[in-house]
Amino acid sequence: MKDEKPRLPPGQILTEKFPVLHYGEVPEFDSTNWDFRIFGLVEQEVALDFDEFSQLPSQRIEADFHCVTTWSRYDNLWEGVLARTLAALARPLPGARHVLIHCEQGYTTNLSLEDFLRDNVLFALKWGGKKLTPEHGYPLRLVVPHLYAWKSAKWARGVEFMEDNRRGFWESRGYHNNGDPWREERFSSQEQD
Ligand SMILES: Nc1nc2c(c(=O)[nH]1)N[C@H]1C(S)=C(S)[C@@H](COP(=O)(O)O)O[C@H]1N2
Ligand SMILES: [Mo]
Repeated sequence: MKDEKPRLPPGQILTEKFPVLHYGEVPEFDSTNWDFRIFGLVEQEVALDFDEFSQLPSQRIEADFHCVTTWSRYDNLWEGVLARTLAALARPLPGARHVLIHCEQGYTTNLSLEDFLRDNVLFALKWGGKKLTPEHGYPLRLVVPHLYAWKSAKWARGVEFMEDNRRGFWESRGYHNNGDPWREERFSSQEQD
């Protein structure tokens, strides 16, 4: 018997809209006051201003998006810089096992290094061929298609490589540390199973 993943994860409902969901206010972008930092357990810490970030090699991915509140949206075209490309700039040390994504206003989310380095994980500057809109994360957001969308952190400002798995914003407020939609890893209360 084949055990193929269905396209729509269990418990999800398809929408054609693109809902906006986040905690707090939409931050203002000021390019003179923006940097992207790669730090922690790396050989070379890196800080890029917005021009430098925008000049990194760019890739496109098409991906479905699954929010833990049960909406899913298919076929999003994202364009930006692969997480792998950023990791290669800083060269994580052998002890690095996890990352924490840092965003405006203190939002964070954690990923295993393995999840972060998947080939379709990308820091998006564009959606549907256009710059991100402010409410969808302008100027830069992470996109992690294989995990619930709270891991797709908007208004990203940096990535920290770590030895331990430090929980991010929602992961410290009742959501699952891992967040695989096909395993319905929604809540931290499920973590012992
Ligand atoms: N900085 C930040 N990023 C965030 C969030 C947030 O609260 N703050 N919410 C997450 C959640 S729960 C979801 S479902 C997606 C929604 O992305 P969208 O508003 O572009 O649809 O953003 C994620 N990224
Ligand atoms: Mo979400």
